[in-house]
Order: sequence, then C-alpha cells, then structure tokens
Amino acid sequence: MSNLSVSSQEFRAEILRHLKHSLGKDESHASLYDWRMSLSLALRDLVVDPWFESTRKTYEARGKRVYYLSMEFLIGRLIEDVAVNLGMEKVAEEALAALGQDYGTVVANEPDAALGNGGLGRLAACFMDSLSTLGIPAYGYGIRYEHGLFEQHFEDGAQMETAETWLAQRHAWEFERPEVSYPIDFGGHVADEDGKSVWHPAETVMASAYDTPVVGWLAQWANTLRLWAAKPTTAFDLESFNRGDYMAASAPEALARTISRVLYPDDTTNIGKELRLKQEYFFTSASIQDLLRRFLSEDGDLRQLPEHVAIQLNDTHPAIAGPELVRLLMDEHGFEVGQAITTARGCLAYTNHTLLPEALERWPEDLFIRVLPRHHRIIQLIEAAHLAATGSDVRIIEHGEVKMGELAFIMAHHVNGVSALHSELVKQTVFADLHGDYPGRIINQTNGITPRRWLYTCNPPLRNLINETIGTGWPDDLQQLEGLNAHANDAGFLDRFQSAKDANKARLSNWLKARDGVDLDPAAMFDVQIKRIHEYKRQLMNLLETVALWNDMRDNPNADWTPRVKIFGGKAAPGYVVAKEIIHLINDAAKVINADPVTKDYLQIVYPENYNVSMAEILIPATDLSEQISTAGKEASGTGNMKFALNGAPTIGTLDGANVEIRECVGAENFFLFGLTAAEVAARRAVPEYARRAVEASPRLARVLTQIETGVFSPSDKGRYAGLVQGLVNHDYFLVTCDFDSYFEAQRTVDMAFADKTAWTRMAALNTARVGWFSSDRTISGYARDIWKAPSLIAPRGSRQDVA
Ligand code: 26Q
Repeated sequence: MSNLSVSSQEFRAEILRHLKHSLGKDESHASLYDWRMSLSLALRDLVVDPWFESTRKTYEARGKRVYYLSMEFLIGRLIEDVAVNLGMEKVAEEALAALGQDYGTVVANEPDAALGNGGLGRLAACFMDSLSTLGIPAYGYGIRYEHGLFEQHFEDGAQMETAETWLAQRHAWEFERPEVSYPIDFGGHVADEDGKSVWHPAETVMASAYDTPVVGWLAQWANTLRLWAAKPTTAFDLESFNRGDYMAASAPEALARTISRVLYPDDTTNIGKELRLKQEYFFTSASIQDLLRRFLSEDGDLRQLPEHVAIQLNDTHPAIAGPELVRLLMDEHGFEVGQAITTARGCLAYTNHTLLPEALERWPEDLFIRVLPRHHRIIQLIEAAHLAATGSDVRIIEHGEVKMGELAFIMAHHVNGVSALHSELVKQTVFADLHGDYPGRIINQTNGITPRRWLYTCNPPLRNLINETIGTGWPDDLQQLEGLNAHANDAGFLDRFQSAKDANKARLSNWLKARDGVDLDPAAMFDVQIKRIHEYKRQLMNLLETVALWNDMRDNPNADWTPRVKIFGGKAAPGYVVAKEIIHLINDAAKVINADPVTKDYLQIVYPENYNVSMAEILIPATDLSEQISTAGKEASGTGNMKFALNGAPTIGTLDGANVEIRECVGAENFFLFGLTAAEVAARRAVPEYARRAVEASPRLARVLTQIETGVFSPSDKGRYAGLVQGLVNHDYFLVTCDFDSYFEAQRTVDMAFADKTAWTRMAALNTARVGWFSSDRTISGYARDIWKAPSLIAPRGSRQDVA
C-alpha cells in the first residue's frame, strides 16, 4: 500500500492540479502558501486509499476499536510526517524542485498545529502515530480549537502572549463532516417523571466533526483523528432578527463558538472555570455519542459494548465519559444503574499524568450542578455503588467538590501511570486508598515517542548513518538500534556519528542566526533545557548553576574552561507569576553574561522565543547535553528526555520519572546523575529550615543568590528578583537549594567528560543505541495487550517487505 510507485513527474502534475483546481492559481501567481497547500493536498490524496482500506478492514473484522479521548493533540507540522510515512519524501522534494520551489522552505511555511500545552498533548500525537503504524483500529477524539497554544514574545525579557491563529489559513489536512454532528446539552434541571429522572437542559450546542487521517509507517494503515467544533443549533435567532435586533439574533452563535474557541494554556493548575468544564463535557459527550452510534449501526446489543469498544482517558479531562456513558445507557437505552456502571467500566481506562496536588481536577459542586445536573446525580449513584461494593470510605463528592481523579479511577477497569517510578507513587500517594479497594487496577505503561518524527524525520544525518550501519528496519522496530552497540568502539563510526551531530549543530546555528541574529560557537557544548516553565522542573536551578559557573570563570579566567551554550526554551502559563519571573531572570542574566568580554568565549545563554514542536525538531538533534533536572518524584515521566537520548545527547538528571528507566537502559556510566531521590526529598521536607541551611552550607550558592537579589542582572530595577530569591530561601518547596551543590558538581563532571571528544561521542552513540525501548510503538503495544485487548489488523512487521 505504499506509494513508492508515484514518480516525481506524476506527483508534480498532482501539485499543479491542486494549484489550479483547489487554490485557483497559476504557477506565475502562486505564493509560498499556495505551493504549500498544493503539496499538502497532493499528499493528502495519497492517504485516502490506505485510509478507506483500513476502515473497510476494521468493519470486516468486527473486532475492537480504540478511542483515545484527549483535550490536547500537540501535532506540530504534518507535511514531512505524511511524506515520510508514505515514502514520498524524495519524490516530493524533486517534484517541487522541478517547479522551482525549495522543499524545506515550503515545509517551513506550515503553521504548527499547537492543540496542546506540552507533554500530555505531544504524547497523544505520538500515540496516534503508533496506533496507525501498529495497525490498531483507533480514533483520536479531541477539540478543534480555533486558537491553539498562545505565541510567546519577549519584551525586555518578560513573556508576552498573543493569540495563535493557525485556522486563519485553510487547514490542508482535515475533512469537514457537516453530516456528523451531535447536540450537547447544558444546565437546566432534572425532574422526576414516572419514577424516571429526566434532564431538561437549558442550552444546547452542536458538536460538528472534522476528520484528519493519520497514516502510519509505510502507509500500511491509517486511523482518524476526529476533532469537534462547537456550532449553534440554529444559525441565528430569526425572531430577534426580524425585530431588527441583529446583535441578539447572533447571540446563540457567539455563545456556542466560545466553547471550541481556545485551548486553556494552564498545564499544572486546576483553574476551576465553567468554560473549561463545558469544553470537557462538550468533546466527551460528542465522542461517546459518536462511538455509540457507530456501535449500534454495526452490532446492536449494548451489553456487548466492552468487547468492541476501548476508551482511554488521557488524564481526567475527559473523566465525565464515565457518567455520560452511564447516562446514555440508562436514560436512552433502558439499562438499570448497576448494569450501566458495569458496562461503562468494561470500556473505560484512565491514564494519570501527575501527582501534583494543585493539578488534580476538582469542580465546585454548585458549579457542577449548574452545568451538568443529570451527571451530578449519576455520580452520586456511581459513588453509592462503589461504597456498597467495597466498603471504602473514598468519596467522589466531598467537601462541596466533585473530584475527577476519584471519578476516573472508580469508573476505569485499569488505571495507569506513565513511568515505573510514577506508577509506584500513584499507588503509594494520590490513589493509595483506592489502590487498596481495587488491587491490581493500577498498572504501569512507560511513555514513549515516535521514532518517525523524533529521529527519522528530524535528524537526517543520523538517520542516514543508522541506515548505512544497521539497515533500514529500525523505524518501526526501534530495538534494532541495539545493533549500533557493536560499533561503539569503531573509530570510523564514531567519527561519522560526531559529524552528524556537528551537522545538526550547524543547522541550528544557521537557523538561530537567520531567525534571531544570534551567533553560536559550534565547538561549544550545546546544553539544552526545553519544556514548560515550572518550579518543579527547576529551570531556576539551571540558571543558578550558570551564574555560579560565570563567577568561577571570572575568578579564574585563564583556566581551561569547556565552552558552553546554555539554551532554554519554553512557555509559562500566563497566570503563573513565579514561572514568568524565572523567564525574565534568565533573559536578564543572558543580557549581562553574554556581554561580558571576560567570559564570552566560554559561556553564552540563549532563550529563543516561542518554543514549540517545530523548534524542538531543530534543537533536539543539535543537543550535546540534555537537562532533566526536576525534583525527584514530581515529573511523572518526561518524554523530551527520551527524544534527546535517542538523538545522541546524554542526560544530566535526577532519579525522576522515566529518567530512572533511561539510565537503566543506557548504563549508569552514560548518564550524569545527581540529586536527592524521591524518598530523600520527602524526608528533607521534614527538616526545619532546610533551604536556609542549604544556602548557609554553600558559599557558591549564597553568592549567586545575593547577586540576583541585589540586582546584578536587573540594574534598572534592583529589587526585581528579591521576592524570587526570598521565596527560595524561605520555602523552596522544590528543593533547588538542597540539590544545587550536587548539580554543580555533576556539571563539572560533564565538563571533563566533554573535553574527551572520543569518549563523549561514544557515550552519545551508546545513548542512541540503547533507548530503542522508548518507542511509542512499544508503549502502545503495552496498552493494547494489558488494557485494551485490541489486536492489530496488519501483518506482523517481520513478515512484510522492508522498503528503504
Ligand atoms: C487541568 C485543568 C484545567 C486546565 C488545564 C489542566 C491541565 C492541562 C494540561 C492539566 C495538565 C495538563 C498537562 C499535563 C502534562 O503535560 N503532563 C505531562 O504528561 C507527560 C506525558 O505523560 C509526562 O511525560 C510529563 O511528566 C507530565 O508532566
């Protein structure tokens, strides 16, 4: 089913056909946008047959479909992704070249689909890729936000946000499905009528489907990402219109459209906003209605639903799926409550992504009743059934709040964490009591990343070297990278490995120069921390170490320093004041340090604006050192950590999240470990004044804090960071002060290691060779086997022909 048979001449004709008939342009008037759209549409055409074929096979098999419900899909760009999966990359490049267009330039014209905040949303995108590559019939369900994650700009070093507008241009990849739409009800009241509870909603909006095909490796299979847009039930209120009140006439439309207007940019604080709850119910209800309609059109007997439907909840954001499914089974299909709950639970599973108490979703009960009165009653029934069945004292509704974590757990047949450590902590902390009530329900599925995007596509130099060294079978069987181990002492191989890294560093340097006018020293170590800005991720500790290093360099300017570029990237939630102060401080410190003639050949800080998926694709292959330095016990998994290791960047990191498993795979000698363990963190918090003591014990740290506090980096506003520093000395919940010395020492070990070029390259290559296990194909196979019981409908990869 691969499209390798399309020649570049034929494909060029297809691009021109779209230019003419879809864009209405001729060659002489075509803009970059026109070329990009024509290329995308020509590629999309090639996905349609595999997509239909997959749908047909799914229908014939009458087996199970997986439904992945997620508020976020952080997709990024799609042109290269689709071209690579179709085996059409070269053909597309040649066809464009024949038309006088540069493939790279056209590809870069595509806006990122930024329908997510960070790790959770990107994980969903990697999972969609793997579900298709593995040939598991699946739908992703989410929201078609009109505005994705905000764009970040710096004004005098401070973060400013502007609205993202990816849909201002036509979206090339989607198919609008006006005929697929469902009413979504809100508010009103529940009446008892003839012994039945009947919901009389106050408002209704329509959920309207937009489908994007997601094609897997070599186009063996394609699934669907179905995103819902909110639309009014009627275009406008004709009565008002006829009265001449045109504003009132369009009120229902405005109201409806706010629901899918914008992605909430918070990723760790539960904001408790009514619109957020409406968004959650909106897309969850549409998805459940859609999958029930599909099931009923094929099978009929709803008691069999769990044999045909596996619903995965990506965190608690779609946790209303439980009560919604129970509601539909009871109110529309005559189930009695116990049977409805059992049937729903047979379908549902829940993935937890955080232990941070402030991130756990809870809704004020009065708000919940106002928006979803029927579901409130159903949750009471679910809670009663749970209490009766287990004798537990864990409630879903407590102290005037509806707790979505407890709801998701109780309604799921399996609950999983996202790394080995995290899953253990889920058992021991947030869900300890429920774990006792339902032993065996909590399992682990360590996260993974798609090697198609995160190695094959984003790192051509390394891809080519790997192909030449171990063959071309690895993109859908990543454990084959182990074959590189045998070359770890081969000087020729290591040379080529280093050349690939150098080429990627040069690419990054050129890109940064063109974008921001920044010059990088290609011989320097590129030390990179890219992720959302959060106190627990400790970008601040990285900055403190940078300042301490700067001090040491100035104290001793003639020593043999290892040149470093400290690269930061990431956005802060707009309302997260401390995170924004940290961004400001990094930029302020960059200004002073980068201008210092004493250290300028050895130390530079770079913080490019507006970090996103596409920037990650340039930064990660160019990285020498991966920063994964969260407070142990706080980062559920991390997935950036896997991307760096795969692209040949050793980690400096704590024993947190999947770092633990990465270190086991690559070997302790190829990982720069530092810091307290999760257990030590918990113990240290009990020590009175632990932060003050740590600062007193570390003159190096004390000096840095004094510099920041007294305005060395903010001369025009000397008190700017007094609060930030006082917060560290007095609270330091994330133990930056306690881990500082250990981190600083580990960084000096890194300096020494980097100075030995051959040994460093070997370490980098061994990272690549040994992290094949972190493919999201492995993760999805685990979900399919342990949770979904969903088979693949394509031939096992060994029995297929390898295509180079
Ligand atoms: C909740 C309520 C209201 C508004 C927003 C939210 C919200 C939105 C997004 C809460 C959390 C998120 C995202 C969380 C997230 O990205 N978690 C990360 O998930 C990754 C994939 O499992 C892990 O690798 C990371 O460790 C984890 O931080």
